[in-house]
This record gives sequence, structure tokens and C-alpha cells, in this order.
Amino acid sequence: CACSMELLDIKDLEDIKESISTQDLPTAVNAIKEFLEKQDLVELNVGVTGESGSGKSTFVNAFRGLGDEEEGSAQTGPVETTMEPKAYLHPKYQTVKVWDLPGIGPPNFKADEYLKLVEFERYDFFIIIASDRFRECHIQLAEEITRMEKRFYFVRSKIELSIDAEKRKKSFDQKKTLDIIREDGEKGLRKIGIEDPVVFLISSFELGKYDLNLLQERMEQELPQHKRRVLMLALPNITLEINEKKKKIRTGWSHVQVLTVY
Ligand SMILES: Nc1nc2c(ncn2[C@@H]2O[C@H](COP(=O)(O)OP(=O)(O)OP(=O)(O)O)[C@@H](O)[C@H]2O)c(=O)[nH]1
Ligand SMILES: [Mg+2]
Repeated sequence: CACSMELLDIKDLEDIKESISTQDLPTAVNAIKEFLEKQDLVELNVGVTGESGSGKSTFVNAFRGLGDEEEGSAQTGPVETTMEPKAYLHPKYQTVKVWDLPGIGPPNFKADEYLKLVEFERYDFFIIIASDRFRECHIQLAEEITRMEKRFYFVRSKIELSIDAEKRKKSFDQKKTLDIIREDGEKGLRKIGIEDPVVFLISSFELGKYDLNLLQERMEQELPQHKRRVLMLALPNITLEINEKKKKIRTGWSHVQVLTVY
């Protein structure tokens, strides 16, 4: 199973299988839920994705409370930098692994191919980062992630640069500028059927200033939901395996019966 259950050992999985095969499913599900709530050990994998150079690695560092040159930080730079997905533990949410992903690449990229390449099954949800306008590639990515039945948070990065540029105008109004950027992203997300889109505006260089806190609050609120989801996604695999076993046993029996009849 590709789901994030590494923190459940084989014995735990055996217990879960045992409870599914001996009890009815709802009872088993409840037992498992209780088990996990007690342990609170479901590991979550967050994939940080977006265009090359949009500031994914810088965001991963900021999100973990690290500078770009500190030990254990992701490498960042002015040229294409991240070539392979790499996982970093979140210091605050111990079971959250933040994956720094390579950029989505050329303009004619295919969201499905990219997601296959970075092994999308591994991630429980994504953070999509755009450093510029909301574009077709972001829509494709968001759409494909949704099609894979995964969720995402949408981040517009380097926001202080947009503010600095707009500041040159006499009519500059920071709140208005931020609202326009937010609205642009939300409009794009609504187009692909996201009902209640949220766009987080972030500068990885000025962490306290924009929406980083909001994103963290939102994630914190939704973590239990994500964890439950991981479990619910793992269940069909586990039950499938059990059903296969049962089928084998049944086939064996009918064989015996056939033999007896003849
Ligand atoms: N002004 C500003 N620059 C940023 C911000 N975040 C990242 N950068 C800069 O943008 C450049 C690219 O940042 P990275 O974090 O390496 O980008 P990436 O998305 O990981 O790039 P790849 O790994 O090549 O796909 C670097 O020079 C960063 O310092 C930000 O919030 N504000
Ligand atoms: Mg990078």
C-alpha cells in the first residue's frame, strides 16, 4: 500500500486486518479510528509543487522555520535547482513530511505526467505555489490533483515583489492590491469547480507580513481531516486483500465440494 502508514508497524496492520475479518466493517472502522486517534501517528506527506523558480524550496525552509543557508535546509537558487523530490520533517507537526518537489517545467508540461514522475500517490495533499499570475499550468495542476482525489492549498509567493512594484503608483493601496491578486487566483480555481477557493499570499522573506499564519492555522485545523482521509484511503486496500484471501478459501471449499459430489 502506497499510503502513508509507515508509522503503523506490521503488528498494527495485522490487528487491523484481524478486526476487519472478524467484525462487521463499521465496527472495524470504529475500532481503527479509535486506535489511530489514540496514537495520533498517521504520517502525512505534503508535496510542495509549482513552476520552477516560484520559490518552492524557499517556502519549504520558511515553513520549517529555517533560513536558506541553515543546516538541513533545502537548496534554493536563481537557476533551476531542485531535481528530485526530497522530504523534510516539519519541526512543529512531527508527523508531517514536507516534500520539496522539482518545478513543473516547460510551458507545454502535462500535469498527469509530472504528477506520475513525482509519484503523486505518496502525497496526502499538495501546496501549489505560483510566483506570478495564475496561469493555465496552475489550473491543470489543480485539476489533476483534484481528479486524483487529493486536496491542495494554493499559495501565491514573492508577494512583497508585487507590492513593491505597485508602490510606484500614486494610487497605491496595499489592501486593494492584495485583494486583486487573491481574487485572480480564486477566480481561476472557481473555474475548475472549486466552490470555496482560498489563496494564501506569502512572502518567504517577510514571513509575518501576509498570509503565512493563515495557511498554518488552516492546515492545523484540517490536519485531523487529512489524517482520517489517509486512513479511509488505506482501508479499501486492506479490505481488498482480505477479500482476496476469503475468495481463495471459498474457491478451495467449492473444489472440495465438487470432489465430494463426484
Ligand atoms: N523576493 C522574493 N524572492 C524569493 C521568495 N521566495 C523565493 N525567492 C527567490 O526565488 C528564487 C528561486 O527560489 P527557489 O526556492 O530556489 O525556487 P524553486 O521553486 O525551489 O525552484 P526549482 O527548485 O528550480 O524549481 C531564489 O532566488 C529565491 O531566493 C520570496 O518570497 N520573495
Ligand atoms: Mg527548488
